[in-house]
Amino acid sequence: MKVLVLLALVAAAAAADDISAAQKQHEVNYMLHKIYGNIRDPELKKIADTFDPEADLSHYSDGGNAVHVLMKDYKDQKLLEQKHFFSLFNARHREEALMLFDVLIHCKDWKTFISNAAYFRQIVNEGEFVYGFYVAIIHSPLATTVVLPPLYEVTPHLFTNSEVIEAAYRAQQIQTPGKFRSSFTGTKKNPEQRVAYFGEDIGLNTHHVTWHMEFPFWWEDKYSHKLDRKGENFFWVHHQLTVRFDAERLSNHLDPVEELDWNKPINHGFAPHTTYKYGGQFPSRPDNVHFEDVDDVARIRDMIIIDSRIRDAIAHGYVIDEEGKHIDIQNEHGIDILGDVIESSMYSPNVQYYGALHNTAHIVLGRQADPHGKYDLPPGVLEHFETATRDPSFFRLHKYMDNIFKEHKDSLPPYTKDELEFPGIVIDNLCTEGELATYFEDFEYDLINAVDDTEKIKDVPISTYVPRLNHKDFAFKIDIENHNHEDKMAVIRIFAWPHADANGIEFTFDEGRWNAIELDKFWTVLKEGTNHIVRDGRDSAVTVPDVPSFHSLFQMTEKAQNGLRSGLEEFVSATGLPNRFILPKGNHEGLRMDLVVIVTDGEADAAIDGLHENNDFIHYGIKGVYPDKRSHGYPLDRHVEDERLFEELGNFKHIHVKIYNHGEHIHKE
Ligand SMILES: [Cu+2]
Repeated sequence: MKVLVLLALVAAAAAADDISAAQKQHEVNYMLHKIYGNIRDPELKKIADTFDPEADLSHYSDGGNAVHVLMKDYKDQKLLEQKHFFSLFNARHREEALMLFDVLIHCKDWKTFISNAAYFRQIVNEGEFVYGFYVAIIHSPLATTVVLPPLYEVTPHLFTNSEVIEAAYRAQQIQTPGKFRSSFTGTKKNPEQRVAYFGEDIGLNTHHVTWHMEFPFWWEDKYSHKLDRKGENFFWVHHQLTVRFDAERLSNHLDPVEELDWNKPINHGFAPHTTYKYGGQFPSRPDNVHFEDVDDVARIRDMIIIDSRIRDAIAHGYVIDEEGKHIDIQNEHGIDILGDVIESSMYSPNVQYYGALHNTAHIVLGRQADPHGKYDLPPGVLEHFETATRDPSFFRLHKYMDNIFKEHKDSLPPYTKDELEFPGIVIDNLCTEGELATYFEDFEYDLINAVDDTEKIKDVPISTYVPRLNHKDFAFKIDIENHNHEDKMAVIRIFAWPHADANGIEFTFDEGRWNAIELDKFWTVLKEGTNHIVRDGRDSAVTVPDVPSFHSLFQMTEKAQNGLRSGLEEFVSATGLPNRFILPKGNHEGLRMDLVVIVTDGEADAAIDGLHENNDFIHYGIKGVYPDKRSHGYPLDRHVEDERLFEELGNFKHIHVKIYNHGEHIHKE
């Protein structure tokens, strides 16, 4: 969405709104910096103290409706206090955050937008503010150029271990700079610890929370536009997390994750070692807990009923909407409807009947430590998108939902040779340049926003460093022959899946393709004759670069304010997997993977023009449209009855590769 407006309206916006991108960036930085304290920018502070949101309603596209609603609850003292935890899955918390979002999304100009933000930053709960503000910046056409700071530096408590946060407080108290090592939760006695680097990676956490901000379950089109293929995107992004997690497990000699079952105990407990800024410790869950009904949320029996209604819809090939009409899902759009139903989002055609399997399951699972509210514990890690993937049961839950999606996908007819072919196009050769290898490196980030302070106390540098996965440089080399007597627009789709399970038993093609990790997808022009394509792993269109730190954001903004090239435009969207995370870890012996490339008709598959010139937004879409007309995961999303169909295609190539990890760790100190 952001790039859309960026490309199309940049000139018009510049004329209508003469506040420069650099100034906007400066203001956003200061809105989020020291979120638990006063606004540090004197201009913004003045606005916050003097602005009257209801003074001139001509600045709002809804005539000021949203601002009246929020102001009324404020004057009636109904708003959640500050210095209290916020949870998106708490209906009232969410309602308040959305009231703020509603105000911001209806501002007609930036001045009104930022003035409201400054004013309400001093009033609404900090967690609600951060959420409402982030989602508004992501979706508002006024903020297309704005780069949001990394959430792990804005609200570090949700990303960092309690032990490190405590150390940060001590450093602040004694005014001594500190740099603290973060380690992953648990010990080697817990086999799940071997893959903690995945679920606890702050980049993965950021990816997950950002995706849910780009495609919120509560989104309604009245806010501004329709979110294209939202339900299908929900399926795909979580499917990718699921298959990635299994590849990490295999790298570490663990079996693929088991699906969650409402009738069976949750084998693995979890101790999050994470503390709310306000509200105490995140609750822990011991091993082998049997599911219990959660007071005021759901009974396990109801979850099972919803589950069977959804499976019924898949078996019938249609869902029933609120009026009792049948909506056909036996086609390529079925997955989109099913995604809306399972999440569920406001797009679900019948929440009354199909419930909200995913959202309710997150709460039910998150509350198993205190299902009846006896101990007054705050929400669990599964009740925040920032923290959810830390708990291995997140992946069990998503494997369970992924298998429901698979039931549907497997009910569709397999692709035919006719559909898959690209006449005249032959892949002659496929190989990788450079060893596919991963390593760990220490990554440092700022904790200055974790501690309380005032303007009177000088900041001392406080940071933490944490090991994270990265990969060595590599490239895919693809030689393609175009036998047509003209240039052809093509899409190159690259996937890889683990070759065998933890016992060495090889996966069939049909098992493997469902576990395929999407590595890249890009449009290119194939000229007549021979084409040598070298695609750098760092350029993958399904990944994003690291979000710049607060510190570099401040520096880049200053550059931009001085009219210098800042490089900010590279980071306008953080929706996507961090590029350094594109390969699963692998191991000493080399994790055996099947690598496949398929070249399909770029003209026929493109939903918008010019994709061969710019593919940077494939992970979230552009102009409110997902750029690829094909289903997510095409052509591996459908059941494959006979793999020879693929192997005989000229436009398909299948090789075996290994991903290594030689135990290298680049230390900070
Ligand atoms: Cu999610």
